[in-house]
Amino acid sequence: MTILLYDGQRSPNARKVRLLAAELEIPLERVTLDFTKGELRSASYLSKNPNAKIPTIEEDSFVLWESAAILRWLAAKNPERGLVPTDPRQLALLDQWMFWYAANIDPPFLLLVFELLVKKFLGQGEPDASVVGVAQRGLKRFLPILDAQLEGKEYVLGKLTIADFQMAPWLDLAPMLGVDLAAYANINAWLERLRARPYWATA
Ligand SMILES: N[C@@H](CCC(=O)N[C@@H](CS)C(=O)NCC(=O)O)C(=O)O
Repeated sequence: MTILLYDGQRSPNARKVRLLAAELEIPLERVTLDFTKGELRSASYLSKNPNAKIPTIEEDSFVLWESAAILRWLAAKNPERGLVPTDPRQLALLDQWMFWYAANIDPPFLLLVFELLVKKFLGQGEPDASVVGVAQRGLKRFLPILDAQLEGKEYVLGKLTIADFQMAPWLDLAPMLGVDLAAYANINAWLERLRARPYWATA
């Protein structure tokens, strides 16, 4: 069955899905939408994802949005790869880290993208320094926690899981958004490990 990914060329949230699909060798048919042309707000796309956001997955008549849920669903297609733990405690820890990330790391990055890139692109004025400050402070509070978690580990939970695919794409973009990762040696080493995967640069 063909899996469609409603995608955006520069979207880190969509990239989470592309990277995991590449890791699992699951083919995706990409439908690239351009937000600057209002394509996320077309009636046909809103009927699939009422949030007017990407990514969204469609397989046959099954439609799924929210990148973390999509990662779970893709991983469930190849359970033998073990990217979602089966041990209840390990699974609970995976959930802990994925909820933590979705609550604390994605939101400040999304604020930075809007203020520093999207506004300029849409001619909506200068970045609001107070919003940029809130986002930077949020990341300064929470990134040390991820850095400490990665101490002595290859991946967020020790072995590779979907949490790595959820977290890495935004952190890969951090320097472009004025977020300095220099203080986070473990995050940098983990990103380098992921970047060495053969599909990382192209997915
Ligand atoms: N929580 C959602 C966030 C999705 C999201 O914000 N996607 C961005 C692209 S990276 C988007 O579609 N933004 C368009 C908008 O907010 O209007 C997820 O993880 O899938």
